[in-house]
Amino acid sequence: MVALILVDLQNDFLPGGALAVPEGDAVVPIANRLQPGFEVVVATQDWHPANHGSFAANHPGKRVYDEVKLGGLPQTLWPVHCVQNTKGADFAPGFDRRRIQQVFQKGIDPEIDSYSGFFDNADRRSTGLSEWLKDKRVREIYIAGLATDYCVRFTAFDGLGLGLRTHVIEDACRGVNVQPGDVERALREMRSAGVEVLHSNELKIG
Ligand code: VGL
Ligand code: ZN
Repeated sequence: MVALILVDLQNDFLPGGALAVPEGDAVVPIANRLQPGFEVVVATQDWHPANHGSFAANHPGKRVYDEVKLGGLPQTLWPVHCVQNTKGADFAPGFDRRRIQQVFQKGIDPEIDSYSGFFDNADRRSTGLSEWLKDKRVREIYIAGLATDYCVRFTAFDGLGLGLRTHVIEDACRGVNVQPGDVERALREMRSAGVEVLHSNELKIG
């Protein structure tokens, strides 16, 4: 089976949101168009408690994009975003969720961030996605969503690590680019690790 994984299509990652990804809204119609071409469609949702350690506001004296240690790992500090049960954590308006079979939430533990849809950044806890895909006999994944240089990238690397044939649909993703070139670098790293980076028009669907 082949699965489409739609990463973090949430208000806070859209223009105007707390952690706005430039042109993040542009991927929503592409994500909608892609879905009917896949037998399995799932979504991830960044889902932080208000006291989450990735928020600069929870580190007195620190600013957004500063680096700290969290759970023993280097952690970039972010604006408060995707707080559980807030509008910012809701899925993007216009995101068609009728075909989504399961939503996997991540970033729940205040002591560790979770960019990947599969495991937290220290690989301590699973979101359940890997087990769920295995149960459905999924061997190949296509990834789309936000942000290319964080959650898409980490999800793709974990996909490879799990032995899944992993594809990233480049035009169905947008990145943060905290440093100029981060998105290009992420795409290059994914390609050299064995991820197929493709354009949605190469898929004979939709
Ligand atoms: C993300 C930074 C912090 C993402 C989530 O979805 O890429 N980035 N939390
Ligand atoms: Zn987050």
